[in-house]
Amino acid sequence: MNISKSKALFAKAQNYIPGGVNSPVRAFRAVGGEPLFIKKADGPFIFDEDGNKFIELINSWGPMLLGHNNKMIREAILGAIDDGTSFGAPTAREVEIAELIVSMVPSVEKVRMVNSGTEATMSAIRVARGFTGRDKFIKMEGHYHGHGDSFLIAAGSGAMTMGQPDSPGVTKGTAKDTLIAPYNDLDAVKELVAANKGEIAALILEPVPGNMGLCLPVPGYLEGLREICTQEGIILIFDEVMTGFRLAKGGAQEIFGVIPDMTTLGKIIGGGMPVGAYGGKKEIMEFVSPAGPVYQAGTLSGNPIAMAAGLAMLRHLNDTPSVYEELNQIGTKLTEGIAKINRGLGLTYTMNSIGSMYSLFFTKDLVNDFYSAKTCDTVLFGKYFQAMLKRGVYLAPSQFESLFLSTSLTDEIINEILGAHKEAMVEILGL
Ligand code: KE4
Repeated sequence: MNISKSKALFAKAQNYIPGGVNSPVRAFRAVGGEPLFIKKADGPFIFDEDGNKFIELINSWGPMLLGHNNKMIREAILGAIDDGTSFGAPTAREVEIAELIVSMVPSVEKVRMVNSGTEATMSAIRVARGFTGRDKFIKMEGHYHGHGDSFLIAAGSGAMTMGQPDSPGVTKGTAKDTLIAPYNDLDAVKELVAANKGEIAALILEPVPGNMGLCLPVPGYLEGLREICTQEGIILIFDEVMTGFRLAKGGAQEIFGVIPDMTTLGKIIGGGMPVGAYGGKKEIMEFVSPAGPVYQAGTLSGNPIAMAAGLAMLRHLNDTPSVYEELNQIGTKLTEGIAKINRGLGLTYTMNSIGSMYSLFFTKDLVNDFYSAKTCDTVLFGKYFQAMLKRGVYLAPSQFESLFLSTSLTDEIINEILGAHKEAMVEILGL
């Protein structure tokens, strides 16, 4: 495969950008080789600068639920651009998208738009602290809530991929207020609560974590967290930046029937444009400035072009619930196809999946927390990644990321992915 233009761009990029990329996981450090520079994308395909075409299963790390370059979203953006790109003043679209989010996400009674998932989670924790007057919060090992200082302790995603779950630069003063529990372990949360009685403002988690690779909540876990938080006056925050609008209109909280006090959102909400949001119960959100004393602001929050894209996406999802049946069928076809091939090859690698999200783990252990995810053979994963890439399938360049499917995956394309998977497994395992 000719990747000369990507190689030249990567060499040049490293003169001006740390590691040559604007987000670490893109650098292919965990899978070897050099990153491909993408020129364009359409439907299920991405095309690099050298003209190589790939079926891709990252979908910009989640936003492209309807595939790339969706006509409806493109037209919404083009339709908005003639009126200007940013005003720094309230607009009608912000009211409309807020009303729509409130109608779609069960826990959200009021919502504030920001520009990324990181901003959403940082703000949500600050509001929870302001509302409760408490300083500490609980996060789960291996969960990733963006790069806000207080979250970069035992963090997943790129931090886990790069072997830096605890980042330098985060002060001891900050870290002391971040309490860590293993995911799927209610007793560990109960112990933290007992040891920090009356001091914990919030508990934040990915209800269905995608940042250790995809893991699922064990039966009763989310319900147990809800009960503990209700009893202790702890704000339960579901970080649904990945799962929001993907697993269902109302995200994981709709699927599992557990309603948090606050929810953070991102990715799909912007239809591919930079948008995040945080929302929750009225009495909590009324603490946000200028309604209340907790300050949070943003020059480009509610940007009219981003709102146009987000509105087009959310209106479509709200008006077309069949999208979720379609996504679930696509997910089932692909994951059952992979499982069948693996069985046929006598392989027992673990695969976790839900709806249009899945991860194939290069371990035979059940993967439902940080420690079990760490048993994966990441070197073998790197070989699998490269073997799939040379067969025209572009996966997330890390074992500790979920894959994201879109409605643009036809049966024919699914079969192409399955064919590449079988050949790749035979190649890397010498079968
Ligand atoms: P952003 O700041 O990247 O928009 O969102 C942060 C975030 C918050 N919460 C969850 C559950 C997330 O998954 C993310 C970001 N996800 C990663 C992929 N694991 C973004 C990709 C990247 O870091 O390049």
